[in-house]
Amino acid sequence: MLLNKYLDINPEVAAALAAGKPVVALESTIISHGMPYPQNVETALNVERIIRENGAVPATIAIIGGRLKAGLSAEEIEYFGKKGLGITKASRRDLAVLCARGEDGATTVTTTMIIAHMAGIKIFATGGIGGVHRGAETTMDISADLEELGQTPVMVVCAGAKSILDLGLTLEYLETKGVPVIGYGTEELPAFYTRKSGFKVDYRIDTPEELAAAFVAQQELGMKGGMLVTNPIPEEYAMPLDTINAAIEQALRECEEKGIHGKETTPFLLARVAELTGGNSLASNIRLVYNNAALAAKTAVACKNL
Ligand code: PSU
Ligand code: MN
Repeated sequence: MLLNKYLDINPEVAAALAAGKPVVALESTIISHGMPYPQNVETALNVERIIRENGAVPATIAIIGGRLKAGLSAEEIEYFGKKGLGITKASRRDLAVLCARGEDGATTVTTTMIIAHMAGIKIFATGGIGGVHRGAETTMDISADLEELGQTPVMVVCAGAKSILDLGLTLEYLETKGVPVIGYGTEELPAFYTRKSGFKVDYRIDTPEELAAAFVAQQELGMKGGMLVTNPIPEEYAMPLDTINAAIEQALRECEEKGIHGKETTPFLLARVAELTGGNSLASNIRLVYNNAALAAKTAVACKNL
């Protein structure tokens, strides 16, 4: 297989891919920008363990010293977690310069999809994706994650999107890009901390086997884009709607008052919502990531058994 000259696949991941074993990709922005230290490192390591327990090999993805890494060591995960916001958040537009300069980058959903695809990994688990921001009709702030889902053939398993975003416009954008939005065991788009959003997904699918069948059909059809699986947070960890909505409204107001924009918007909103809701939202966030990791691993296994 001809691999990219900037790509390093760690030995365990490379062996699994060569043997046709299931592999699940994980992003690193969730570690550096999505959660505080040390819970971020603890969560990232637990996620890897959960993927193994469910029969797949984890490949946490990041950029280290200008190298695109598929599979990190525990020490590298610790480094990303500790350095946190000091690591460059790397989206598609950042890859070339970071590689040329030999710098580090935390991969978002977008760049994790790009690197997973380069490495031959088809399934990726995360917490939430970026989307169309509220007010995008004037700011034009639309996450590159949606464009990537429209062009890179990787399945992304998430817990929906937070209502810091305009969920209705996010679904419209995904429809335009031809991305199937699947609800796992639900007809309603989950909104990360809550199981419901008031918006419908395109299809409800109830088993990893059926997810695998849909994804394999998409590949066999030669469709270029990805597939978005939205997996609701387990009932017992869901947040009360009023608490979360009040925090989101306040965070959005502060974001506007402070004039925060561009790539800082999402990390600011995530951190502010987490602060305003205290430890509860962090606990929910961690649990939904575990839930997505397990589903992604089961689906990766099911893809191999088809
Ligand atoms: N949403 C979350 N948690 C996250 C992110 C988004 O609930 O950690 C991160 C992901 O890495 C996602 C990125 O790909 O933020 C999107 O950033 P932006 O909106 O700047 O495209
Ligand atoms: Mn943006």
